Amino acid sequence: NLDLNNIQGDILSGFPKKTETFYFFQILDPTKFRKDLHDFVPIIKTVAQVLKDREEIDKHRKKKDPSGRKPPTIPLVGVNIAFSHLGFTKLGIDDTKLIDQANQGTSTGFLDGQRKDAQSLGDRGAVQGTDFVPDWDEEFKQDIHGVLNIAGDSHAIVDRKVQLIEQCFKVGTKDATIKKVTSIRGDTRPGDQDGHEHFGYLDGISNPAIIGFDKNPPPGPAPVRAGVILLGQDGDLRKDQRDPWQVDGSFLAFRLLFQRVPEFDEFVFANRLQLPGLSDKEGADLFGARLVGRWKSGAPLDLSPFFDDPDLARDESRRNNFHFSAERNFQKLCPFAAHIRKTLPRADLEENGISIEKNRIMRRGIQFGPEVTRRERQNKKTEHGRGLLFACYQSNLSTGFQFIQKSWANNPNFPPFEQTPETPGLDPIIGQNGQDDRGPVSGVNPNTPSITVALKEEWVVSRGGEYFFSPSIKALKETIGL
Ligand code: N7H
Repeated sequence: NLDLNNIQGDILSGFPKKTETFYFFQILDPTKFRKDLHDFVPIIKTVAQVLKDREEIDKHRKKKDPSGRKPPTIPLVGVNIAFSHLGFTKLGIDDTKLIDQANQGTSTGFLDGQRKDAQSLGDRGAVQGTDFVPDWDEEFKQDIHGVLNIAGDSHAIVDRKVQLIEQCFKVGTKDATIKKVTSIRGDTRPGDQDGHEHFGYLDGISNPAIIGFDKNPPPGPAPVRAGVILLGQDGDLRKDQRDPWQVDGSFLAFRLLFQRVPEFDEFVFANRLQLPGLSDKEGADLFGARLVGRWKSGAPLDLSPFFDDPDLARDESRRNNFHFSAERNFQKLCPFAAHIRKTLPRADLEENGISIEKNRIMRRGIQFGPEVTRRERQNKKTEHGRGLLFACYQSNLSTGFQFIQKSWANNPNFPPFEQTPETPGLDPIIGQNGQDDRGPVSGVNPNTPSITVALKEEWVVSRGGEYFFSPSIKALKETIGL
């Protein structure tokens, strides 16, 4: 029995959006900020409100437009807020119970912040003195106390909301209670690439269904308990060790990920599979699909290993209903290292008696940056910044985002070697080790899985990020706000 009026909307329902601004800020005067926050809370969209918005949108879409033109956009906008450990410290709020399994001893999690975690996430950087300094954008090397995310249908409506929020916190006046560190605008891609990330693959297909919340989830991986995403609920590994105000909140892992698209395309074409009956383009499409585990359309290799199947990709009842079970120890259909097999190994672990419930995350990212230009395509070289504003929610960072990135994507021996005839290699999409040489990846050729290709410099480059906590409405009103 979740209180949908108490949970911030993006966590469970995901804001409907064409554009989203992430606004990173520092708190100036803690007491005054806490008062302003009180007035700001009504602007926040809860899960209950986002569900209503979605109903509106559905109704709107079904309406026949007599002019035959596209129906106008609907002026709906969603706002959420989350704080870093530095933010809670500035506010004088005790967040010591916002720890998880890994947050003991010397390991880094919410309380240490992401910058200290960058080296162990495999980000590029250099050791200076005793510190590792990641190659991040300057903004993310500053202290960030919190983030607002504002999502909607158009820039105009999102920008208006940002203005309203700035008024609320008196930004730009002598009484300002927050200061902007940076804001980043994300946009879904145009035309038929809507919903596709910059490499061209359909995204946003597979997120965990929540027991008791998602009424009729399409068939696929087992639904999870609410506590996998929300603190203090059944399924949170530290359910009984949370402070009451932390219940119904969720950790938000944010990553600023640039994508080197022309370079990725060049690699895929150079390594295209030359199999009987396949054109160069089809060979490249198959090779690319084997790096991701899905075709650009979204159809999974586990169900359609040799040819794309757009009908399957559109069919919500089939496109996530696979488990890699037919080939638990093999990689003919889908490589072990393929991005979606690394980040959700399904039967690879479950059929060995290992639950993956605790490793599920709710992904809520959006693309940023322009489309690839003709010049970039011709020169096979990125000239404009573009990529993914990666964001995901979970009740434990150490079993969620951190575990997926460090123990699976960055680990060449996962799934474990004992089970597999070949060493899998790093996740070709997000796997990283801080070096130019990312090692060999196997399984790229369906006929001879032992053939490997060498992964060099990453195509997904991390240039910033932070760990935040997205509190419940009650906590915002009674504990954080004054
Ligand atoms: Fe990934 N991509 O285009 O290749 N991702 N991802 N991801 N990702 C997924 O199933 C991509 C990133 C997960 O349940 C799809 O919805 C890119 C990070 C998880 O089967 C595609 C970037 C992390 C899943 C991409 C990126 C993850 C998933 C298929 C960076 C966590 C669901 C669409 C720029 C550490 C797996 C779908 C499942 C799916 C891509 C980042 C995790 C196409 C380009 C950093 C858990």
